[in-house]
Amino acid sequence: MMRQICVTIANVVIFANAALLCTRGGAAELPNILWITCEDTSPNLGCYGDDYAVTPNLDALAARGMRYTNANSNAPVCAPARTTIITGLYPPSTGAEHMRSLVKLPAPFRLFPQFLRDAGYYCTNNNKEDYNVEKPSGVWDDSSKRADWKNRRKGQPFFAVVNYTISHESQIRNEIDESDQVHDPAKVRLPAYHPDTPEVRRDWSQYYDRLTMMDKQAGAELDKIERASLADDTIILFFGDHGSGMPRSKRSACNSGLNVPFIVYFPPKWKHLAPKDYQASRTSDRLVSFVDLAPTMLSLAGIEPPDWMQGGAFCGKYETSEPEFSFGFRGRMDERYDLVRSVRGKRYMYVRNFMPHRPHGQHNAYMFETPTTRVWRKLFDEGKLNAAQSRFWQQPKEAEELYDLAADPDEITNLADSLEHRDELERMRKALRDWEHRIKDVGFLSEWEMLDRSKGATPYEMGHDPKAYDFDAMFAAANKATALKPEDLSAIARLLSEKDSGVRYWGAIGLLAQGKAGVAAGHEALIAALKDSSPIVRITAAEALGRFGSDEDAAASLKVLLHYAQPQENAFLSMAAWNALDYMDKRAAPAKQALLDISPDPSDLPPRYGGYGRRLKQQTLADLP
Ligand SMILES: [Ca+2]
Repeated sequence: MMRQICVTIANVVIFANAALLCTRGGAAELPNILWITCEDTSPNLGCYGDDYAVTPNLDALAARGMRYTNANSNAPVCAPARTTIITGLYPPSTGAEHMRSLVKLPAPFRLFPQFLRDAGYYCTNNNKEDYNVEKPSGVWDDSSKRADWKNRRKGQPFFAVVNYTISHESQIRNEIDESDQVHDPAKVRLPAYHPDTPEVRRDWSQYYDRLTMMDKQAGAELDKIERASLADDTIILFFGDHGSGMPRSKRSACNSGLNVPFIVYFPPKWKHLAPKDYQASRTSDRLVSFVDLAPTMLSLAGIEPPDWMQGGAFCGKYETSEPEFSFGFRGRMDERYDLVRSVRGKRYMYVRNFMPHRPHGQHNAYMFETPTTRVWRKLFDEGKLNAAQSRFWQQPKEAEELYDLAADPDEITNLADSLEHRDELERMRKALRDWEHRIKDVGFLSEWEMLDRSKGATPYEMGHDPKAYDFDAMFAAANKATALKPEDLSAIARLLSEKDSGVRYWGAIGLLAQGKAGVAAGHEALIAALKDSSPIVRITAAEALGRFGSDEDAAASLKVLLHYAQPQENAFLSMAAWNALDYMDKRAAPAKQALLDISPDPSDLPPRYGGYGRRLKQQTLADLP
C-alpha cells in the first residue's frame, strides 16, 4: 500500500514537472546541444597555435567560445573512445576496451541519450556509432545518415551529433583532388619520433588538407544553425574522437594519441550553464576527458548524473570540481593484444605498459596501410633511425614511461628512471592504482577469460563481485610480473602455482617478458604450465618456451599453439595463439603446413570481430621460410 502511494506521488510529481515545462513554453526551457565531432584529429588547428593549419571556421568558433587545452579521449582509437562517451563508464570497467568488441552492460545502466530523451530531447546521431556495448532500443530518435535535428517536433529541444569521417586515418593515405592540396609537404612540422622522408611528409600534409576540408564541413553545419535562427539557443561542442590517424597518435595511449581539440560555445542565454571558468575567446586548462561527457550532458539538461557514471560534469547544474588526473587505456587493437594504462596530469603523462614484451608498433595490418608506417618500419629494420625514432619498434618496451609534456611535447624522453622526477612518478603510480581499484579494471584478465568468467552476468558485474574477481590480487600480480626486474623472477615463477588462473596468467607473462632469463628461471613451472587448466596460461607459457626455450621446448609449444590456433576452440584463444605463433618467427617453421591448413575466422563470430584471424595468419606466414 505504502509503495503504491509512493509510486502515485512520484507520478504526480513527474506529471506536475511536465505541466510546468508546458506552461513555461515547454521545451524552450532546455538548451539545444550540438556536437560537431570528427575522426582522428589532434589539436592541429589554427586556434591551437598551429601555424601550418588552415581551419578558419573552427578558429572563429574558438574565438567566440572557449578552448580546452588539456582535453583527452580516454582511448586512442574509435570504438573504445565512442563507447566511453556513450556509457559514461571507462571501458576497462565494462569489458568493452577491445577494438572492436561487443559486451553486455548491467541492466540498470543506460546510454546517456536515453536520459535526454526522457527529459524531452530529440536526439540524433549522424551517424557513426561503433559502440562496443550492446545497444538497447530507443537510444536515439534517429541514428543514420539522414538524422537531422530539423526533424524534431515544433519547439522540441535537440541533442544532435554530427561526425565527420573526412579526417579519418583512411583519408590521409588515399588520393586527394589537387584543388584540396593546400598544404606544402616541405613545410610541415614532423614530430621528433617520425623519420623525415617524402612519404611521412606527404601523409602529414594530407592530414592537414583533410582537416581543412573537415573545417569547411563544420562551417556549413554552424551556418545551418545560424540560418535557422538557433544560434542564440544552441550550446555547441566541437571535438576530435582521439589523436591523428598517423602511427603513434592513433592507437597509442600517450598524449599524442589521446589529446584532442575541444571547443565549447555557450550563447548568452545559456551562460548560467557554462563552465564556471568560461570566458569567451579564452582557454581553460581544466582536465576534461570523454568519460565526463555523459554526466555533462545530463547536467546541462538539469538531470543529476547517476552514481554509476564514472566521470564528472564540467558544466551545467551539476558541475563538479576539477579532477587531478585523466586516464587512458589501450587493449587489443584489431588483431594485436596489448594492455596499456596511462595517467595524465596537467604537466606529466605516465604510461604503464603491462605487456612490455610487445612493442608499441605491433604489426597492425590496418595501420600498415599508411605509407608512413611502412617506411618508418623499413628504416628501423635497416638500422637507419635515431634513438627517438626507434623506440616505437623496440621490444621489450619499457614498463613505465613518464613525460614532461611542457618540456617534451613529442614524448620522446622517458623520465621514469629520473631521480629528479621520483615524486612525480610515485604520485602517478598511486593515481593509477587508486583509479584501477575504483573502476575494477577487468582488462587484467585475458579477453577470453574476462568473457568466460562473465558468463551468466556481465563483465562489469563480474569485476565488481569479489568472489568472481579478486582485483587487488590481479593488479599486484600484473605489477610484479611486468616491472622487468631480474630479481623478481623467482617470485614471478611462483605466481604460476597460485590458485587463481588470472594470477597464473601474469606469472607466464612475467617470465615471457624477461625473455631467455625468464624462461631459464621459470623453466620447470613453464613446462608444467603447458598443461595448466587455463588455456590462456598454456598459450602464454607456450610462447615463452617457443621463443626462448630449447628446440624440444619449441616443439612442445607448437603442439599447444596449433591446437588453440583452430578457431573452433574459441575465437579469442585463437587470436592469442596466432599472436604467439607470429612472435615465434622462424621457430614456428615446422608448423608451416599445418598453419596453412587452418582457416582462422569462424563464420559464427559477430561481424565486429571479423577478419582479425585472417590478418594474423597472413602476417605469421610472411615470416616463415
Ligand atoms: Ca576515429
